[in-house]
Parts: sequence; C-alpha cells; structure tokens
Amino acid sequence: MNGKKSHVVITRKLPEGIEARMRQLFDVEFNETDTPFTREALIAAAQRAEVLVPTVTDEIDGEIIAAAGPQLKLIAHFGNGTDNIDVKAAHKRGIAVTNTPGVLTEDMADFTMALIVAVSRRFVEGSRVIPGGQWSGWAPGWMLGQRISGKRLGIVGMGRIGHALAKRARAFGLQIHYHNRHPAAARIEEELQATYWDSLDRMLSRMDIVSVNCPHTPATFHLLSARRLKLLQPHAVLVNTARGEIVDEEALIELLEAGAIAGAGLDVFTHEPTVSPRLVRLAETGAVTLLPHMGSATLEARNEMGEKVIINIKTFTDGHRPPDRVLPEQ
Ligand code: 8YV
Repeated sequence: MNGKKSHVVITRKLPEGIEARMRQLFDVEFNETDTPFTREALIAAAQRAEVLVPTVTDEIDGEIIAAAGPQLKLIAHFGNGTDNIDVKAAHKRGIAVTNTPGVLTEDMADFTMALIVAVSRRFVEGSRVIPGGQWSGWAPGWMLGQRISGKRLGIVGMGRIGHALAKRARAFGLQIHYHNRHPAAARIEEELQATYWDSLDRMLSRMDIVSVNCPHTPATFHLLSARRLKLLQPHAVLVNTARGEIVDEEALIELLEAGAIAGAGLDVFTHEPTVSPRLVRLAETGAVTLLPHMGSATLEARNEMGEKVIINIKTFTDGHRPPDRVLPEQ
C-alpha cells in the first residue's frame, strides 16, 4: 500500500502490548472506551479504514460490506469463528478476510472440559451453598451429581478444539465418540480410541454427555434441532462452548424445563449479550450453568490472537498472502 502506513480501525480495546506494536506498524484508530461500535459506526469505519479489525461483537453483514469504501481491502478478524462476517460478500468485493485460528484451541478445550465437570458435578450450585449460609452439614444423599469416568462423550465437530477436548476427556476416563463431516485420520482415531458416528441422530441417542465444538455455518445452524435434542437420554448433559446458533435454544429450554435431560452448560447464546430469562430461571434452579462467552478468555490467548492479527495485516499490506486467510464456504 504505497510505502505509507495502512489505516487500521480496531473496533474494541486490545491488549496494551498489541496496541503498542500496532501503533508502530500502522496508522491506527483505537477504541479507547471499548464500547462496541453501533451499526452506523461500523459503516463509517468501513468507509474510511483500509483494514478493519472487528471482534465477535461486530456484525459485518452484506449491507456493511456493500457500504464499505473502495479503500477497504482487509477484514482482519480478532477471533476464530467468522460467522459474524459475510465472508462471501467480502470476497465478491475483493475484500480479504483473516481470522486467528490455533491460538485459542488449548484454552477452549480446558474450558469445555471444566464445564463438563462443573455441570456433571454441580460445581456452580455447590459454590452458592456456603456463601448463601445454607450448609447444615454433610449428608449421604446430598448434592449428588453424575460420575464422569467411564461415560460416553459425544463431540459434535472433531476440529482442532474437538480434538484437544477429546485428549483431555480421555484422561478423565471418558469414552470418545464423535460426529463430523468426515471421519478423523486413522492416527487420531487410534490415539483417542474414538468412535466415529456418521449419523448424528444415532450418536445423540446414545451419549451421556454431548459437547458442541463445530463452527457456526449455514450448514450447522440448529444442527441440534428440536427433533434431535429430543433424542438425548434423560440423564444426558449438553455443553455448548461453540456458538449459540448451533443449538435450537428454545427447544433446549423446553427440554430443560420439562426435566427431559439432566442439565446443560452454556457459554454461548443465540442473541448475545441478551440471554433468555427462562435460561436464567433454569440457572437459579441449578439445571443449567450459564457463562458469559468466556471460553477463550485468557491473557495468553488474547495476546496471541493480537499477534496473529498483526501478522495477517502486515503480510497482507506487504503484498503477501496472509497466513490465516478465510475463504467463503463452497
Ligand atoms: C473470542 C470466539 O473471544 O474466537 C472465537 O471464535 O468465539 C471467542 O472465543 C471472540 O471471537 C473474539 O472475537
């Protein structure tokens, strides 16, 4: 881009060290207050930026892409999932899109494993008892959860995060089952002693715990539909740390309210940051554990995501192919 520093607009506050490096390399507009951009602010940013750095809280849809000025050449997403960006529309307008894969895998897998344990062993409910002054002492039949060891974990989506989760789950004594568009490499199946289920329906009806770990795409929207959720066994636990839209949230709420499954752990929701009051009520009864989209929230992940954004912008503006280019789904 002519030897002059590229104009980069960042929609949220990033780690200090990352912002300092960006200041050296680019002509950057930061968001000092960290207030999410309104739609109008996003459109205005797309009309002046050469590079836009959004996050999961920015909906970069076809209309915003259409309103972007001709100077916008790159959307360097600070995040792994790009379901908030109309990648196809960007591609058509010659705007490249990059993301930050790989650097949040281990943190996401730790977090998902922790949520599986927390829901099965009622950590959140238990943690409220002492501060609430409700503990009158131990009793043999009190706060009973479900044993994890020896149970069947069904992973929906055996990508990087699914694989990292499966490794942890093996150490907890879980049997690994998975559904994916394609079976994993034989080496991975062998390492995990994993069973591939071509039919998601059949897998769901046989699992004790189900974890959603696939990306949200048009093909995975409500992949766990009302019909499929009903296939879960009454003692099953569902954990979703991927995207709210993959599960039919209303149908899940109905199942939980009816006590038709044992519980759920959710870190993602259909209309973030708004969460259904019915889910909140279920959380109060202990039927569901709700967390505020914090699966990848570690200092290390945020710094490494920032590094990836810098590398993607720098390689692109230097005229090379950025390492984390995202292409539209075929
Ligand atoms: C990030 C995520 O925090 O990267 C993702 O896809 O869902 C999150 O863990 C978020 O995307 C940051 O933009």
